Amino acid sequence: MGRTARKMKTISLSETASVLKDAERILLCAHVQPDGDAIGSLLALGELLQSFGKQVTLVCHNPVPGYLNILPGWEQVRLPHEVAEQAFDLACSVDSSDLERLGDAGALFMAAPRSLVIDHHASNTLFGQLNYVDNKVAASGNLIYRLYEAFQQEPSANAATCLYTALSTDTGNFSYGQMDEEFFLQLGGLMRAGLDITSYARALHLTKDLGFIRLLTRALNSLTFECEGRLSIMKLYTTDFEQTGTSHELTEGLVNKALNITGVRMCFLATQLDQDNTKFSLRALAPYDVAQIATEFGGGGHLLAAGCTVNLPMEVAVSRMKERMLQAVCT
Ligand SMILES: [Mn+2]
Repeated sequence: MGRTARKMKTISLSETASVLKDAERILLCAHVQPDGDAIGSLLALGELLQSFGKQVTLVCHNPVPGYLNILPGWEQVRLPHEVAEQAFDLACSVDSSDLERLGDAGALFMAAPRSLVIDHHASNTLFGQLNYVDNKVAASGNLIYRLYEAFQQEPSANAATCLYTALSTDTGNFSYGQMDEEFFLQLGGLMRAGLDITSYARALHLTKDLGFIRLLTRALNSLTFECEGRLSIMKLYTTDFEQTGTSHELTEGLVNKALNITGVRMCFLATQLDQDNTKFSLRALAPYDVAQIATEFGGGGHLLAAGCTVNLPMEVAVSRMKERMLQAVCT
C-alpha cells in the first residue's frame, strides 16, 4: 500500500486536537473484531467532533458485537462498503496497532489525504501520517478523555458511558492494566458527567450471554496444565461453536478464566478457525510478556494480553505455541 512512501510523525495531544479541529469531514476507524475500548472510544470521539459541527463517519470492518449494543449511538458505526464512496479530509484510526488491524476499513483510511492514529498499544507501527500514541495509558479511551480536556469540553452522559466502557473493558473491570491517578481522575470526571456505573458494570461485566457460559463450559473441560501448573491451555474447536450454536465474538474475555487459577503465570486459548487456521489469545502475569510471543507468531498486543492467528492446523499450532510459552515461563 505504499506505506513506506508516507511520512510518519509522532504528535502531541495539543497537535492532535488541532488536526481534528482543522478537519471538516472526518472518518473514524475502529479495528477488526472491535472491543469495548475500540467502539467506546470511537463513539466518544465521534460525539466530541459532532458537537463542533464536524461531519463524522464511523466505520469498522465488523459489525458492533451484540454485547456493545447497549452503548448510546452504536448504530452509527458503518461497515466499510457502506462508506466507500464518501470523501474525507481526515481519517483517524482509534485503538488499532497497525493498518492490517483495520481490515477493509484500511483502504478508506489510506485513501484520505490526511491520516491520524490515536492508540495505546506498545506494538503500534505508527501507520498514520500523524500519530498520537501513548502506551502508558490503559485504554485508548483515556486518550479520548484527554482530547475532551484539551478542547475544554465535559463529556455528555452518553459519551461518559462510552468512555467508561473503554476504560473498564480494557482493564477487566479495573483489575489490570496501566491504571494510575490520571485514570481514576478521568473516571471521576465520567461520574460527574452522569455515568450510571452500576447499570453498565452489570451489563458489561457481570451478565453473561448463555452462549458464553456454554462455550466457557467447553473451554474449561479442555483445560490442561504444563510446567507444574505455571502454563494453562484451553482449546475450542469449530465443533464447539457449532454444537453450542455460538459465534466467535462470544470468546471475548474467556481466556482470562485460564489465567485466574492459582499458580498459573501464563495461559492461552487456542480457537480453531478452520482446518488450516488457528487463533490464539495469550495472557500473562507480570513480569512475563506475551506481546513479544504474539509478535513472533505474526500478531501483537499488550505485554500481558496479546493475540495472533497462525496459518496452521490446530494441533500443530498448539504444540508450537506451547513450546514457545514454556520457553518463557518454565525456565
Ligand atoms: Mn484498547
